[in-house]
Amino acid sequence: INWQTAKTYEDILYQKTDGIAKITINRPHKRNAFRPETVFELYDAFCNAREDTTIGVVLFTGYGPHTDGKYAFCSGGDQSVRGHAGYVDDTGIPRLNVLDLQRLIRSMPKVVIALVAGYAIGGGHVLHLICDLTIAADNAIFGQTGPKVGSFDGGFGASYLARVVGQKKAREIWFLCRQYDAQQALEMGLINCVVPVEQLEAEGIQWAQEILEKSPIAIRCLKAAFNADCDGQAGLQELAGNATLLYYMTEEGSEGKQAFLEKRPPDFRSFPWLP
Ligand code: 2NE
Repeated sequence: INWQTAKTYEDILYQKTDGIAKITINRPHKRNAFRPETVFELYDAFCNAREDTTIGVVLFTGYGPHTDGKYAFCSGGDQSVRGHAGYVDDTGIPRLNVLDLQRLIRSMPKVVIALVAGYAIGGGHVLHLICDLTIAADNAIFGQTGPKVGSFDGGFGASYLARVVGQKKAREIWFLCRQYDAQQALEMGLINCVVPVEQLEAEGIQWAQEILEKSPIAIRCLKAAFNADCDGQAGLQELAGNATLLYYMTEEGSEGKQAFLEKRPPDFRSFPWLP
């Protein structure tokens, strides 16, 4: 596949090809743990993919293998820069800016597919969870570590996990902090499929290409609908935003705007009150 670099960053790689963006966390020496700068860069790249009308699918992955031969999707927050109130960058300000990234991935009207090879652990596990789909390599390992390392994600990391794998399994995952292999993750519905590690990207591209053959508006409305079921008023806002988008695209919606601009009363009489 002919990946083109879309923008150069320090902690991530950002590439595009026909209809597909690929965002790769590039800190393999830390098992792709994120620091605040990593998250700012990821946020910037995901925003770019959201704004690019040629992009329908984002593949989200971690660089690997590292020089020791091990793979990681992401091992969560970089504990070496964790300060007294969050993860700290050069400004000295403590942050948990990964929560902004979670909301962006969840709400952007494009399909985000996590490609997980090796560890998806801690906040890195929540990042794959938040993606629309997860394709795992046969060497993938999943788990939360929060209660072991003095942290937890009680947002999507708990509530959405419980929606995905059920309350009992979600509590087990968080309370025991065990690691689960790809087959176990598949059996609990945490991921979509498992492939040999050398086929991971090709499988992701195949899924992306199948999605890209579909109707963009149907896909975006479905994503918003799945989110609306769990996300309260924020979910309704997303779903309703699509209704407004579609209404703007009708003659009826356009008549209201035209009438205002032409300083005349709107005439909606030709539009039916459908049953
Ligand atoms: C991921 C895991 C299980 C891998 O184990 P292994 O044995 O394959 O590798 P190793 O030797 O532990 O790690 C390799 C290098 O990466 C660093 C390590 O310190 C080590 O560095 P060196 O000793 O070679 O210099 N590294 C790995 N993960 C790191 C991390 N998260 N931060 C900083 N350095 C890291 C094993 O490495 C592991 O258990 N990692 C920690 C996982 C973890 O607890 N993550 C944080 C969870 S909390 C969180 O992410 C979070 C949240 O709970 C709520 C909101 C936001 C974030």
